[in-house]
Amino acid sequence: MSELVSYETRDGVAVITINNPPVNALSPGVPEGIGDGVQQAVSDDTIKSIVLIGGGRTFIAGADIKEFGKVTSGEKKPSDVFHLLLFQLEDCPKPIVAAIHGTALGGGLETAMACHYRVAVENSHVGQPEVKLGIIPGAMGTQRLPRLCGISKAAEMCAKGDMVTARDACDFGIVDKIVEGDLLEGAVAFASEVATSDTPPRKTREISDRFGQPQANQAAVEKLKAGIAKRARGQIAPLKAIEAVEMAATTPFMDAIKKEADIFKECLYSDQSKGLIHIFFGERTVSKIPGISKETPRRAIEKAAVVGAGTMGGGITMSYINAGIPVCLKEVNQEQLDKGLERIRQNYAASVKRGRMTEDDVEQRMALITPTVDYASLADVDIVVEAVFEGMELKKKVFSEIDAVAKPDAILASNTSTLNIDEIASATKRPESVIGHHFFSPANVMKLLEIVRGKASSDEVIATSMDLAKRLRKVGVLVGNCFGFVGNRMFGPYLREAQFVLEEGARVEQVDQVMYDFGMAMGPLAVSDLAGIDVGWRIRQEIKHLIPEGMRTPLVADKLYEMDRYGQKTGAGWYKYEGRDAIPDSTVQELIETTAREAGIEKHDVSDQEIIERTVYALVNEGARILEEGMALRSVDIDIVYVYGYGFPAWRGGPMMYADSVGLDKVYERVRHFHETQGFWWEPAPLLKELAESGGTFGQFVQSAN
Ligand code: 3H9
Repeated sequence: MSELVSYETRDGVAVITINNPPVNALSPGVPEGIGDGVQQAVSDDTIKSIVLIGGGRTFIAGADIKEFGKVTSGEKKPSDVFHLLLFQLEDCPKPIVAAIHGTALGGGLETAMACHYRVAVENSHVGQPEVKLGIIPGAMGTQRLPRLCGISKAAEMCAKGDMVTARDACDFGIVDKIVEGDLLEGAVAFASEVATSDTPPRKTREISDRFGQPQANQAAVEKLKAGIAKRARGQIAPLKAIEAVEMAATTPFMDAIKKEADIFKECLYSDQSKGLIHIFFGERTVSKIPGISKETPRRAIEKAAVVGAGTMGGGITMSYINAGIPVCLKEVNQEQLDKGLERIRQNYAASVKRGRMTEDDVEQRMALITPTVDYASLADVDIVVEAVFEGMELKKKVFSEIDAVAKPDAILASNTSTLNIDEIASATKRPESVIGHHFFSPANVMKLLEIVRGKASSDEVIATSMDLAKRLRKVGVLVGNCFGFVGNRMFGPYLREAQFVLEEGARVEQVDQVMYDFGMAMGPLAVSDLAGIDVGWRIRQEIKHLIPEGMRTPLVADKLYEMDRYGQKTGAGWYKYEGRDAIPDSTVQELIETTAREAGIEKHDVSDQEIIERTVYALVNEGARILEEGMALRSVDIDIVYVYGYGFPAWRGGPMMYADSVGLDKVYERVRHFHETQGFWWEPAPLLKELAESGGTFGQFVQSAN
């Protein structure tokens, strides 16, 4: 047997074990090894049945995703070894039992379903998550799954890609038995038992009595499609997965798997799949920091403090207590503290209402908060997260007060979204322990955490912060200390261009609709209303001195500010609001037109394409500078920031990958054109120019730089 797959026998049962850490992906050699094991078992008369099990922490997490890129780039030919193995398993004359622990995902579940029986431990999960990679199950999963659990459940699992627990899988008919105690022992016992049966092993592809009622299936699928249209807006794979699953009830197995293969291929070669796979690996890449290893010491984080119980402070507190870390919540006075606690309670109450939590869960979490108005209460915490109003003097004052009471090895983190971490650190006697932890609003929901490295931040503090991000169920991205860091620094040009095109003739709702259709979670002007026109105004005051005299700046946002139209919170901004519903406002349109006319801005027909190019290429051009300056470690770090913090469509791979896929020569050409027509703001980033002229990509730049 190969090193990847081992073979042993136990009381007349062959045990085939996959050993391909960390997740037993079906890398080259694994399917072959399993096939050899099956053959050996079949040719040994003393063997009555077979158990297929994963070594280490899991069963099989699916096809080796790294191989997909090799196939689509032409480096490797597609192989049918895996498909052949699945037929070999299913057609094996001796019963095969898949023994599942950890996860059986994608090709892992497809392997298990080609076996005759499946047993699983209670805390394991199964699923077809392929759509999250922009593909559909491509190894007959769309045909075998509905034969086990029915069309509507299979369609849901394949279209949403979420895992289900082993217990649910058992109820749905996917898993035959939950094994208590030792999995291998239980699986061997089960395999011995089924070997005594007179009937031949059950083949999943021959099961035909579980599809469900056509009418009920159709209704369920329609509902699913409506949900998908919202949840996976713009994505191809989920609807294709449903189409493939629906075939199971109407098309003979062998014909249906040919169609499944065609759809799989269509999806695999799409830009969407490339984008989503980029984000899958990117999410893991960002946790790897050059110079920081597993051996870098970490500080223990058992207890935290949050200073400031406003919207951000409250959300940060919820992130900590949701992860089971107690928080000392500090405010300036009892009234503010009570308000903050009440806001947290209300947020949890909404989750209870939606059935996501129980009252008991809420009480348990609230019990983890120790409210205080006294800095002295922060003396025993391991980390303090400051979330007070954005202003340098205030932040420095707060940091010096925290520094005076916090224990010597406590980490002091600032939730600043723009300010200089080094200057904040200078207010303390422990700059090595000061770092930025920039959460995104709502902090208890948004997955991104920008971890801002000050010039003195120690490796230990950075490593602890990266680990902590995972504990808080966030994706931590290490960024450099520059104004706005990565996310907000790029967001400035994006928002600026969204406003410039308005002044040049686009309409508010047109700009937002175009960007929404591009795939953004919200249009830029709706975001600006959500974040607060006043917040944007305050940031503009901070950077005013950096803008050369006479330079064009957006004019209307300041006017909205002066009119007290701060956005959603005041019921009016770029839109007027009825509840959370944004309604286009003719007053704003008139204001834009008058302002532009008075400023002598020439109007033209702004096309949808121009809106995309002006806004997205503004992001990209700034991203190129950030990359060149080393403020982001790799271009994928920028992509992750934008996907998880700013609602950039994951299926486009983030802004930098999007630019790579358009072609940097084309992007550069447009940036140069905008520079000629718009001037100053569009000066091409040197890195963009260099890569465009040398035929490079941002992705490659990463590789050569590290
Ligand atoms: C498929 O199966 C298609 C078929 O239908 C048809 C084929 C014809 N391949 O996430 P972690 C790496 S598509 C290669 O940190 P966790 C991962 O990059 C596949 N590598 O661990 C990381 O590497 P590194 C369908 C993989 O415990 C390391 O393993 N399956 C794969 O937090 C540890 O991963 C999926 O989509 C893979 N399949 O979570 C499942 N999976 O250490 C994708 C992981 O160098 N995987 N790696 O950074 C997952 O969802 C999670 O990894 C899992 C473990 C839940 C399994």
